[in-house]
Amino acid sequence: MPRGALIVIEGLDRAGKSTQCDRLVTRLKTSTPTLLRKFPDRTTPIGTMIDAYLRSTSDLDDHAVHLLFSANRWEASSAIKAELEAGVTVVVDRYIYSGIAFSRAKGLDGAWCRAPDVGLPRPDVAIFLDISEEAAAERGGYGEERYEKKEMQRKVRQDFLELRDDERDAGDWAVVDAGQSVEEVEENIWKAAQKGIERARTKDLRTVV
Ligand code: ADP
Ligand code: 2DT
Ligand code: MG
Repeated sequence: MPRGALIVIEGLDRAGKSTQCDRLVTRLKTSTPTLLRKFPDRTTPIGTMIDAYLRSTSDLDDHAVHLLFSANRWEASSAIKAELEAGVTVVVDRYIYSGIAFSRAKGLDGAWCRAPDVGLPRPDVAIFLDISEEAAAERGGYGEERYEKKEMQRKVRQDFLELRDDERDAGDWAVVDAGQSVEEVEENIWKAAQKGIERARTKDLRTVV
């Protein structure tokens, strides 16, 4: 039995990640067992701390919350590995790239930000839904959460685009123009996802380096 593929969807707020994760999962499910996961997973004790921080009902040092976001991935990592080994394809709404991009945008060092994620399951493909802050803003007002501000989103987008060129992740990224219609974006994500599915069919799962 082939292992499942680890497919990561990344992008700015309102890029269409949740919309497209649902569509991708529905489509994949017609031919292969598929699960959706989302980070941060706010349902765990660590996730509860992250949720309070994002809603500004608690305050945390930038480094401390960065480590919580990473720990929130580590606490799911054994389950993700087991799912992949059991032949289940796992679609993930935000992963290590959000972790690095958001903390770097706050001024933390890039190498320091990546270190705690080293060793996690590495995506077979990371699909970045690219949209300008302006186009994202047209999709509705900003919410109340900590990072939902235009200047922060602008910096995060820049950081995402720099991360795409990191040679440690060479070959992992696919960039999709998220400014198109929902159907067009879905089609382009589907094509990008095939790359990850093919990789999972023929190659072992790797870890983040
Ligand atoms: P994210 O999870 O990245 O924050 P969502 O999927 O929640 O984004 O989408 C944010 C908003 O934009 C929602 O109101 C959604 O209906 C809308 N939306 C999603 N994709 C598109 C698209 N391609 N074109 C226009 N509006 C979109
Ligand atoms: P949602 O709105 O998608 O729930 O994201 N974030 C996310 C980080 O700062 N570090 C991380 O490792 C992850 C996964 C992005 C909540 C916010 O949390 C940010 C937006
Ligand atoms: Mg979402």
